[in-house]
Formats: sequence, C-alpha cells, structure tokens
Amino acid sequence: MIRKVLIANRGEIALRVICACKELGIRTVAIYSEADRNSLHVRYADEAICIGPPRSAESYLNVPAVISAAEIADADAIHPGYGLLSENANFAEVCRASNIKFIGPPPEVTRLMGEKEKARMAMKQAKVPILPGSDGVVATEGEALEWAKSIGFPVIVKAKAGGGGRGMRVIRTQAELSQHFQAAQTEAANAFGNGDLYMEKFIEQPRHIEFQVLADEHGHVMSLGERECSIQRRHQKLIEEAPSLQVTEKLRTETGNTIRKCLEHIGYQNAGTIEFLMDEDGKLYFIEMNTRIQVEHPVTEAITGVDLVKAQLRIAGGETLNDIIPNPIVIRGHAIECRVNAEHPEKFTPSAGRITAFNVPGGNGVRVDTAQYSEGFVPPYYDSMIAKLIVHGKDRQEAMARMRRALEMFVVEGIHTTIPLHRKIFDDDEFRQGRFDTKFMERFFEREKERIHKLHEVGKTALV
Ligand code: MV4
Repeated sequence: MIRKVLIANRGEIALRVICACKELGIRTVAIYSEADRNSLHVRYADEAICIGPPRSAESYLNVPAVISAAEIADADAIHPGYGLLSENANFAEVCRASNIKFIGPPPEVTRLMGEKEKARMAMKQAKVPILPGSDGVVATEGEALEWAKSIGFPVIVKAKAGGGGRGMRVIRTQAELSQHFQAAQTEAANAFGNGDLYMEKFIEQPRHIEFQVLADEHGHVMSLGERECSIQRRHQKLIEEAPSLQVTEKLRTETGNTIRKCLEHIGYQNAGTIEFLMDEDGKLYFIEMNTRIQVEHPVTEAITGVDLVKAQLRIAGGETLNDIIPNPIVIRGHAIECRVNAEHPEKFTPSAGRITAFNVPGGNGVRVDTAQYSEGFVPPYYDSMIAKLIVHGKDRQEAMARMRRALEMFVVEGIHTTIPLHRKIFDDDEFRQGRFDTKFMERFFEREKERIHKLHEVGKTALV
C-alpha cells in the first residue's frame, strides 16, 4: 500500500492524480516551479515544494531536484503524469535506486518501447500485426533503397528515438529517397540526439486508433478497449472518442487478446497505450506504445467506469487486477473529449496571459478536467492545454449533442482558446458522420477557407 505520493507534474494532470490519491486516502506532495506558485495543484496537495525557476528544464525536468523533494517529503512513490519525465527510463532507474516507487512500467520496458523499431520487432514476435517494413534500423541510403524496393513505394522513414512526427519523411520515389533520407537522419539527430531511422509502408489516409491496457505486478494484463484519435493537427490531438465506430466487437476482442499475451510476455506493468493505424480495409497495424497515462484517458474511464489513475496507484501498491477492475470489462455508451488549448485561433501559437472569466459547463454526462480558474494566469513556459471537456452519452448522437451544448456554455475570457474551433468542428458534416481519418483537419480548414471566401463574395462579414 502506498502512503504518500509525489506528483512530478503540473496543471490538470497533477490535479487529476491528487483527486485519485484523496479518494484512496493517500497523502500528496506537489512540486512546482516559481511560475506555478498560485496553481491549484499546489493548493490542493497536502504539501508543496518549490523545485526551481519557471523553465521546465530547470524545474519539472530537473531529476536531482525532483528526487530531493521526494526524499525531503518522505514520499514512497512518484506519479509522473504525462509528458515531462513520464517516459524517461533513466528517471525511473534513479527512482528505483533511491527506493522510490515509480508509478509506471519497469525502466527496461520503458526503454524498449522508447526505441520504436525494437518495440516494432517485439510486437512482431508476439504476432501483433505490424506494417511491412525494415527489420530494425536502416543505416544507409543504399540499404533504404533495398528496403523500399522490397516493401514498395510509398514508404515512410521514422526516427527510432522519435515521436511527434519529427525525423519522419514520406518517400514516394527513388529520387525522393535521395532527397529526404539524410535530411531525416539529420533532423532526428538534432531532435533526439540519435539519427537512427527505420522504414514502414506508408498508409495514405489512416485512422489513429489506440488501445488502453492495465497490467498488474503479478503478470496479468487487461485491455480496456480502444479510443479513436484521428482528429489531430500538427501531431497534436484535438478530439478523442471511445469506442471507435470502426472497431467491431470481434476486432476489439481479438486485438485485446493479442496485446494481452504480448504484454504479459514482455512483463508490462501499470497503465499503457498501444497505438495502431487502421487502413481503408479496417485492419489495425501496431505503430508504437506509450508507457504513461495519456491526456485522453477520461473517455475510456467514461465508457468502462474504471478510474484509471486510481487503478495505477493500486497496481503500484501491489494489488491484483482482479481486485481492481471488473472482468469482463463492459463498455457503455459513447464518450468524446475536446482539448481546450490556450492558443491563437488562426496562428495556433500559444496564448499566455491572465484569464479574466472562467465558467465551466456541468450537468448530466459532462466532466471538465482543468487546473484553471477565474483571474488565474496561463504561463508561457509550458504546454498550452488548459482544460479537457469530456462528455458521455448513450450513443455518439447524444454525446455530440451534449458536447455542443457544453461548448456553448464554456466561457473563457482574457486569452484565446480552441473552444470556437471545437464549436465549428461539431457543426461539420464529415465529423458528425464519423467518416474522418488523420487528414480530417486539413480538409476541414480548406472547407473553412472556402466558406469564408463565399461570405465575402456576398458581402457578409467573415465572423460567423
Ligand atoms: C504513419 C503514417 C502512415 N503510414 N506510419 C505520425 C506520428 C507518428 N506517431 C506516426 N505517424 C504516422 N505514421 C505509416 N506507416 C501516418 C502518420 C501520421 C499520423 C498518424 C496518426 C495521427 C495523425 C497523423 C498525421 C500525420 C501522419
């Protein structure tokens, strides 16, 4: 049993972990940077320790400072949240060496999944479907050409240490391969300190579908179904939902069983997410695994009734999955999440500043996860997400109607946010019909441009 947890994060996820701890009777320690003195995670934790200046590198990412805070506060575990140190195997190792429980998988597993081409090979061995591609790293342009010929164009090269699209290049011809291969290596080396690339068959218009898993420390793994996360812009998710209308009961069960066996074999522990691409034929192919709690976890919580963060804490305390979650998991209704970011609506640049008014929607089937409040301040140093709006309904229709009214009622003044953008997406036919893929946002912005152009032609103002 865990007695006291240090939360190595900020914002809504720090608050989310505090909620779970309070419900389990676990004491909480917040850490904060000088820019976060007045943050809610500081106010709601039992104790709080300032660990450094505003910039993340000097505070939330400063491993000695985080470990020292945990030792001073006598915390027996650290919850890393998402981002920051959550997928840093070295940090998990330092925790282990300091006798502090890291709430996540063992460092060896985090390291394996962080090396994307190794994760791919591990999945292949366990019969989880992967896309045709290279066996491991592709070292030279010559090797790349050999692989591309055997896989067939178009292909995509990806950084082994990557994520977020950096070091990634789509290659359609032999000429493009010469143009892009070394550029991708250089970009990956600059971004991740490692230029190694691997190759996959390129899927033109995939859907992004991911499976949530929980694994205890006694060898049991369970799947909690999938989330549909295709509505993205610049590799940042905007809207997530669960379940996916494209995943049949049969595909859900089969995929769940395959990943369960795979992760039991690997020795996975705690919460994790397996990302897949779905092609036009509705087939799923593994692309990568995330070894953390994710931003979009609440949509899975809504449809399964499982509190994933409480499950993480209880697993880390040694409890078995059998005692934590129902078996089988029953999926009820449909949930959708909108990410509310503080950013300029056209330029997508972060919009820091004072919030002058903040009114969150509530009522039946509505959940808002946020650490913001009226007169609060959005500092410029961190991620721009200031709130998550999650709705749950009996089906997708009801969830969408609920989201529209909740977006209408959500008031944020003083800074720009993505709320107006979400309102427009929920009016969009393609979105409403659920026919989208990862190119949706590009098509959506094209339609928007056209719509505004037409309004100008008839002499109306653009702002409708
Ligand atoms: C792909 C792909 C098409 N084919 N892999 C982008 C981020 C990284 N995690 C994986 N990504 C992609 N990998 C193959 N073989 C298309 C993307 C992709 C994408 C994936 C999910 C959601 C949005 C995306 C936007 C552009 C490209």
